Amino acid sequence: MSESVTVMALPEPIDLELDRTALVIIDMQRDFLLPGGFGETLGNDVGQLQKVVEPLQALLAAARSAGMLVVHTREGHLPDLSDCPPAKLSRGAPSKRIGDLGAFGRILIRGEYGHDIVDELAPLADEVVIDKPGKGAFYATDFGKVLESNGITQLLVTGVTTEVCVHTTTREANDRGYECVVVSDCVGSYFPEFQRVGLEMIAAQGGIFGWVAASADLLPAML
Ligand code: C5J
Repeated sequence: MSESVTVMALPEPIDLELDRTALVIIDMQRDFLLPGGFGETLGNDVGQLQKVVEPLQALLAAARSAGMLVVHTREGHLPDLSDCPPAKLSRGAPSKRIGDLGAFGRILIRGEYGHDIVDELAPLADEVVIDKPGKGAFYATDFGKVLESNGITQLLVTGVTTEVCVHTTTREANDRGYECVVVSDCVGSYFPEFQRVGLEMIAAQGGIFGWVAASADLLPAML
């Protein structure tokens, strides 16, 4: 077993083994974050998500320096939408739907400009990018295999949105036995109330499906 570092977290400090810990960056895509994109057409304030970029850039730089496994995910679909269930396609009443032409190409379609990750957090050539059709990173992807083949047992979970894809992925990972630390200032929601309650839900009841830590408490441990 490698040396572990203790990090302040809720509901209690956690010992992390950095060489068995992956930084997971969920769906930091232009379609969700940029003004004029899909997120905004749903009536959301994208500024709430943009707050995450700067602290996440610092955490990503630290993870890269520490030689940690970095995994980026992107939510999206094949151009023919064959992997998008009708129930997802027709949900709600946005002015644009998945697959429609939006400001940044076809919305949430793989290969389109808007589907890709924002420039500030662009994956390096050797980093893993998981394309997922669902909210959780395990569903219909190789994410589990990637973690297993790299000997990963702990996850730093970051990205957007806190109560949707971050929660779903964290719950899926927790059920599979991973210890998940959700990084409070590196996850974002369009809704401040969901952000607050979403973080509280993770650490409640003795850490019902994870831990919550601030990047300021993680960064010194990653040096
Ligand atoms: C949503 C996500 N909110 N990445 N996607 O539809 O959380």
